[in-house]
Amino acid sequence: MKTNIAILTITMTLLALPMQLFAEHEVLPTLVIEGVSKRPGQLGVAPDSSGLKDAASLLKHVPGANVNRNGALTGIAQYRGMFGNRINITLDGANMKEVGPNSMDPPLSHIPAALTKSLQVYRGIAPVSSGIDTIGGAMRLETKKGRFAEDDGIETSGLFSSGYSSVDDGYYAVGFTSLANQNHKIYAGGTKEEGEDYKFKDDKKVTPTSYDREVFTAGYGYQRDGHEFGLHYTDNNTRNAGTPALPMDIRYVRGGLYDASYQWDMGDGYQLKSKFFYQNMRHLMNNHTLRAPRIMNGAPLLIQNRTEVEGGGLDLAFTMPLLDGELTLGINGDQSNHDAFISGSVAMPRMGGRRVPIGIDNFNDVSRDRYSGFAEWKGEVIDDLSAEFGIRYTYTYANAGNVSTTRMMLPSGVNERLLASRFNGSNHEKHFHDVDLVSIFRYIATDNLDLEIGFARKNRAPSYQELYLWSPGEATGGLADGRNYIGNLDLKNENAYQFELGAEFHMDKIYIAPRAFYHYVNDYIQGTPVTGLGKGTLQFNNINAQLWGLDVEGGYQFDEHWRIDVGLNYVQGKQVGGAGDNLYRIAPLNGRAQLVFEHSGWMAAIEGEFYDRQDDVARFNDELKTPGYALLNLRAKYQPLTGLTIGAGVENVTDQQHFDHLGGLYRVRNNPDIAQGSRIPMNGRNFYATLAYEW
Ligand SMILES: [Cu+2]
Repeated sequence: MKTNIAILTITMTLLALPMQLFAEHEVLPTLVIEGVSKRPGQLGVAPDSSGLKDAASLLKHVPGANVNRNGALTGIAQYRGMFGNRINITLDGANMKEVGPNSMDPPLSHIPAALTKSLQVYRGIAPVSSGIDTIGGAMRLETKKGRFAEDDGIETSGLFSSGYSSVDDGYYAVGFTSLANQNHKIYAGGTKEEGEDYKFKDDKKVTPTSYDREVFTAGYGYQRDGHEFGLHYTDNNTRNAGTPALPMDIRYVRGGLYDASYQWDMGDGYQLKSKFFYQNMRHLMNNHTLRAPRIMNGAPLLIQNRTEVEGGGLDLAFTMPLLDGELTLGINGDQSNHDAFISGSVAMPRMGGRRVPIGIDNFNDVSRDRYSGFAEWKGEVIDDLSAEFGIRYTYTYANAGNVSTTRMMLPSGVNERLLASRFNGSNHEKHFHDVDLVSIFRYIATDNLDLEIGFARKNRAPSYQELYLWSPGEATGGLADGRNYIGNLDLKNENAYQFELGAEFHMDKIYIAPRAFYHYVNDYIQGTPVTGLGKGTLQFNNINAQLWGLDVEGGYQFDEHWRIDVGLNYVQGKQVGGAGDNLYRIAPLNGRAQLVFEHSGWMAAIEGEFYDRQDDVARFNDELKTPGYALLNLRAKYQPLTGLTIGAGVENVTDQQHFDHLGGLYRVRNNPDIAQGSRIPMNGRNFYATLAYEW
C-alpha cells in the first residue's frame, strides 16, 4: 500500500500537543505519536494534560488501544482486550523488564510523556520484526535524542516546558538540550513531576494517588557515511507513588536502562542494524506509608516487598532487497533475573500482641531467557497488491530458585512451609518453543480505497509470575482483581490464530478507516478456581478464548479552520467452552470526537469521550460491572511567537463522577468517600495550564 494508511500523530512536544495527520504517504499500518512540532498538513488537537505524566495515557487516543490504570504512574498498555506482557513494548528498541512483579512500573511508565519523541502502535497484526511475544500487539516508544546538524557548524536545540494541573495540585518541568555538528551529537534532559492525591466530584480525594518522579536522560550519537552509532542512558527515580488498585504502593522505583546501537546503511537497500541493552532496577513497595495498613490479629500488618531486576538483550537485523520488496533477517535474545522478598511484622495475640518479624521469598532467583530468530519479506506482489510474510521462532527458558518462608500458617489456615517444600521439590526448569507466522495483503482498490486482510499465528510463553507464584498472592503482573493467585508449573504457551480485515477510505477532506478482527486463543492463560488454598484463590491455567471487535478512526476537514476527528472502539472477549465466561478487564464500547478550530496561532478544541456501561464482566473473579459515562473537555493553545506555546484547558468540565472499567478496584481502607472493593472514581474537574519554549 503506497499511500494512505491513516497515521494518527499526537505530537509530544513541550506541551504534549496531540496532532492528527490525514493520510500520510507511508507504508506502516501504524499509529504514530511523535514529537515534531510543526509540519505542513498537520491537523491539530489542542494541548492535553493527561499525557503529562505517563506516556501510557497517550494510548487513549489510539484506535483499539487503552490503559489499565492501577495508579498515577502505573498505566498498563492494553490493545483490543489484551494487556500486560501480551503486548511487546520497546523503549528505544529495548524490551525493558518490569522490576515490580505486580507491574507497578509497566514499560511505558519509565519515560514521562515530556521526554517522549514518539509512540508507535502497530495497528492490527504486529509484524514479526516488531519483536518477541507480540500476541496482543506491539508498541515502540522513542525518547528524545536531539538531532545532528544539517549544515557545517555547531547547532544547539532544546526545550523547556512546565505545566500545572489543579485536580492533583500537580506540576511538571522538563528541560532538554542537545549540541551537535553533522557527525557528533550529545544531549541531556531531565524531568520532575510531582502531585498530590487527585480529586473527584466535590473535592473528595482518591487516596493514595500522589506521585513524585525524576527522570534523567543523556546520550551521544555519531554518524558518518551511512554509519550511525549511539549510546543512550535513561534513569528513573520514582519516589512515593500511590497505586490504590493494588495491595501496596510504590516507595521507590530506581534504576536505569543503558543501550548502545549501531546501524550501517550500505546503500542499494542493504542495511544492518544492531542493538545492545542492559538494565538494572530496584524497587520497594509497602502497605503502610501511603495508606492505612491492613489489620490482622487486632493490630496492623506491616509488610513490604523489596524487588530487583537485572536484564539485557541483543538484537541484530539485516535487510536486503529481494524480488520487488525487501527481506529482513534478524535475531533477538534477552535475559532477565528477578528477585522479590517480602518482609515485615505481624502481631501475635498468643504472645501478648508481641510483633514477630516475617520473611518470605516472593520470587527467588527467577530467570527468563528468550532466543529468537525471524525472517520477514515485504513488497509488491503485483500492481496495487503488496504483501508481508513473516516467520519467527522463539525458544524461552525459565527457571526459579528454591524458596523459604518464616510464616507457618496463612490466614486461610494453609501451611505455607508445606507449599514451599512442595514447590522446592518440583522441577522449575521450563522450556517453551513458539513459532509465529504472519501474512498480510494490502490492496489499493481505487484511488480512494485501500483494503487489507491479514492472518497470523502468534504465541506467548507464560510469564514468570504465572509459573512461579508458589504461595497464594497478588503479584500477578497488575491484574488488580483483588484475588489471590497461585502459579502453575504445567502451563503451556498461549497460541493465537488471528484474522484482520481493514479498509481505509480517503478523499480530499475526509477519511475513515474501520478495522475488524477475530482472534482465537488456544491455551489462553487465566485464573481458574482452585480448592484448599483459601477462599477465592485462583490458579493460572490454560483455557481457550476468543476476542473480536472493531475499531474505527476518521476525520473530516470542513475548511481551513475547522475539523473533526472521531474514533470508535468495540471489543468482546469470551472463554470458549466451559461456562462461556467473559474475559477480564475488557473495555466497553467507547468513542471520542473532537472538534477543532485553528486560526493564526490560536487553536481551540471541544472533545467528547463516551464510554458505554460494561455488563459483559468476568464471573471467574467476580468482576464488577461499570456504568457508562460521557466526558467533556475544552482545550486551547496559543503561539504568540515561534517556539513559544501557551496551553490551557478544562477536563471533565461538568465535574461528573465516573468510573473507568479498566481502572481496577479500590484496595484502600478508611476513606469515607470510597468504599473498599468498589470501583475507583476517575479525575474530577481539572484546570490545567502549560508553558513551553523550544529552540
Ligand atoms: Cu511493586
